[in-house]
Amino acid sequence: MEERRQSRPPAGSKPSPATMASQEDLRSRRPPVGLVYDDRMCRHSTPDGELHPECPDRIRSIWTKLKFEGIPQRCVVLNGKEAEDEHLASVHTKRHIKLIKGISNKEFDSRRDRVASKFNSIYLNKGSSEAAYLAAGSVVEVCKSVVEGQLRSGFAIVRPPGHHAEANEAMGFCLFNNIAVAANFLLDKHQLGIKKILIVDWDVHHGNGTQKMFYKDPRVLFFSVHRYDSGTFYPAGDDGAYFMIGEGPGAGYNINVPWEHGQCGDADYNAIWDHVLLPIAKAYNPDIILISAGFDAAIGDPLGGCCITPYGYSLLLMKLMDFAQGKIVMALEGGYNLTSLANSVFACVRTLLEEKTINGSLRGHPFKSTWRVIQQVRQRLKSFWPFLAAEIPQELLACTRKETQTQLIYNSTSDSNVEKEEQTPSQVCSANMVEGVGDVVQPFSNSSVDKDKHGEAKTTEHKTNDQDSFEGYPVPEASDSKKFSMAEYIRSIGLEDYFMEAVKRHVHGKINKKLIERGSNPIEWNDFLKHLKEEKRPPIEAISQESRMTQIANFIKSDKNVSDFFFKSVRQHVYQKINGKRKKKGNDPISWAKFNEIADDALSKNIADDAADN
Ligand code: X5A
Ligand code: ZN
Repeated sequence: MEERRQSRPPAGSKPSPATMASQEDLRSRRPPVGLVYDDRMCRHSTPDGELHPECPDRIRSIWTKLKFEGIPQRCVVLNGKEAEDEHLASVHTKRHIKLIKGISNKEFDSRRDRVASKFNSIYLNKGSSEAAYLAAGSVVEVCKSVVEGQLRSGFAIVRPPGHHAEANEAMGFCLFNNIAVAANFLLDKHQLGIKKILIVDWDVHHGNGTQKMFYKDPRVLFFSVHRYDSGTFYPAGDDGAYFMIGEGPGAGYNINVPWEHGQCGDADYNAIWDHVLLPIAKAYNPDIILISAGFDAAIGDPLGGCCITPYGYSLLLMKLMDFAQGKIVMALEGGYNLTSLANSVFACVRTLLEEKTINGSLRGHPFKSTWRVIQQVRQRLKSFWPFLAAEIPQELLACTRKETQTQLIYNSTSDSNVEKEEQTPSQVCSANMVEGVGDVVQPFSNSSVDKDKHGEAKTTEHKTNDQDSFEGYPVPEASDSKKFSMAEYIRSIGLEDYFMEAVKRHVHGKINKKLIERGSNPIEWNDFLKHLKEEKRPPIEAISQESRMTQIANFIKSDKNVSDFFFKSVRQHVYQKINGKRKKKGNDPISWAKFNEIADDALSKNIADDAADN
């Protein structure tokens, strides 16, 4: 037995996937983790090169990050594969397939823009057909390899995304519904033995296309958690409501968790997992899990306004790996902050690899509205899943964090809500200051994604003009009213730990810089953490919350690169937001210069107001 397993492949045969996998997999004889990446999917882009959030750099920045971290060597990397029309036809109409197939043809040159404009949030160019075919086909390919046992799990880094695409409709940046095509493929190939599929859609938008596809089908349990904002968040309407539970034999097999507002983060998603998704997944006992893995609920995403950290994603994923013998296929959907996106995908792939755990912890509590949504969903589904009828203990429900003032402002500026009142620039500014924080947090957490088309997301870590010694955390500076809103925000979203980690890394970097200057060896991160614990003065965790927050805020200001980055990203974010609103109202965009004038004005007024308050 042992001998046969160790025997080499016959000479001249193609290297088996296992020859590229990690040493650990070889030792444990587990199938490796698979990745698909293919540059050809970058050829789908806006026809005249206009900026668009769903841009080719999304998958490039993911791939750059994974390569930088040495991930591809520890996985099996597959090239993209174009979908078969027959497989597409299990989801889409003949007409839709024909349209997407033909869109690259020369004779479409003059019609392409007109066709695109018939759809909601769609652009097309001559690279679109091939990319759409590759995205769908690649997800199918990874699914097939996982089910056949060549891979234990996989991540398809694909674009265009898929979950909004319906039978006869491209929408929301999606051309074919990649995940639905793959699910149907698995179910239709009976010899694969797949009878039940759980689709988890954690993209910040509702997966309307996937829901429609399997609404009456109990073989697919579709679960989507998304911003709903009373039916105003994209794709808007009732489809994503909690009461959309499936129909006929599919009743009870469609589960929507609709957020009431943005800013949901690790604690909120984790609560949904613990109190809705995981018990149902256990009872359903799927043969495989497919994840519609959008990362637009990630901290710093410009469209989502939520704040899942890479640690949060790894936790959500880890909890799913207990089902279906770990057979999980992740397919990229949204995710529009290149840095957040790359860091989140990296955390997920590392989690699939099970080599190292991702640092972080769940300190914050869910929103009150999160508990409300949980109870609503459980109530509605309890006749199908009887264990959901149990009451959640009061002690748990009492664990909440507050929706803050800034939160309320945030709601009225969400892009789904443009009709409403004109806000003063200073209101808009402070609301978006809050969203902007994410752009700042990300770069500290890990090493950089070195390429960012927009240039804002470069990391600035460890570049200090420091004279402060290595014995402390960043030294507080003269007080500045802005730090309070920052601190309040960080607390409100339960991200203290995340920031604390950033502070520690910052200090670690400084120490090592000093050590290297002195000709000594740098300290390993883990040894550094041990040192911190053993220190005589109060460890970071023991410091009162208030001073922790102040430290964090001071950390952001302790380094000019860091604070410049912070304020620049906030500015750019607000700028885009305002022009987005103006465009929807039919107004011309304001210029960057004009905007800065207004913003400077608003800021000085804000500071004056704050000073008056104190
Ligand atoms: C896949 C995805 C978002 C579409 C938003 C349109 N689509 N405003 O995230
Ligand atoms: Zn999305």
